[in-house]
Amino acid sequence: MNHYATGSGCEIRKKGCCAPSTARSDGKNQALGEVASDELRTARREGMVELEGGTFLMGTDYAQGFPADGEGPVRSVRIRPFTMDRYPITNDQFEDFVRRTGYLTEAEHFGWSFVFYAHIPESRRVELIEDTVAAAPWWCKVSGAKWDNPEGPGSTVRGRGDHPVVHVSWNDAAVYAAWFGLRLPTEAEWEYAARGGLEQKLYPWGDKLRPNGEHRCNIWQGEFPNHDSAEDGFSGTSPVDAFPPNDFRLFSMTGNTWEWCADWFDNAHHTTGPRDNPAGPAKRKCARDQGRVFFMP
Ligand SMILES: [Ca+2]
Repeated sequence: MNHYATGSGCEIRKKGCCAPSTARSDGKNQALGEVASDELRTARREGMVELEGGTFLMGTDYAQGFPADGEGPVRSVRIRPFTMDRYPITNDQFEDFVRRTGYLTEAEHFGWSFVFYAHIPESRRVELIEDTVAAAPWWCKVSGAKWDNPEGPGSTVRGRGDHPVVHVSWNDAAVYAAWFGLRLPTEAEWEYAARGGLEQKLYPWGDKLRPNGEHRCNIWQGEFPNHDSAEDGFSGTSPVDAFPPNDFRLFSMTGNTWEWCADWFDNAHHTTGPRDNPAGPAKRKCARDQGRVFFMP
């Protein structure tokens, strides 16, 4: 899951304590009513990376980009200073949050989530797969799939404490952030951070996917979606620090998992919207999905 941010748009909610604050007896998925203690919030911010912001070129006109995602045109965008997590949120961190708050994720509330086909043991596919996404049949509906049972019932995150937590919805991510007095980064902040100070490079380290033949991120190799040869060392998620950081000292800014950012999704808003610390459209046009969660390469 996500890197989180704090800065000029940071919402600090009322002071609270770190005792479990929500019994969830009503079964509803609601924001936690309290925030972490000052001590926890201070500790949580240690190690976050201060970014000075400035003007950068956002988006791409790369011929192999996805026009339907509104990645272009390239535009000059100004970002105010902000602070960002050095790593995506890990299973260990999320477990600690759940232990302190009793929070139930939306996957737990609804009782299911999507699991990548190749990550479901072959011997259990008939039992576990209830449905698939028509246009992307490698995403399988599995009852009981959730952050600590990421491949469904019987799976665990044991041994994956330093991997990014998955099966976390936008609402879950926003609640987690607010509890620590943080917020999700905007898409513009995210992209500024991911680029690590480089201008219009394809990757956070340059234009070559594997400089000097070295893997720099955890992605899919092999025949998608049937066989992941894991040439980068990992099938599924990897530890958040498995590969070197970018020049802003931020880890796992590409590959590994999709992550959430704050904006409503709109593939055209940026063509007419503000260029000074843009925060996306004010209203929902379609899904709030920037496509940055659930995915495990
Ligand atoms: Ca991989």
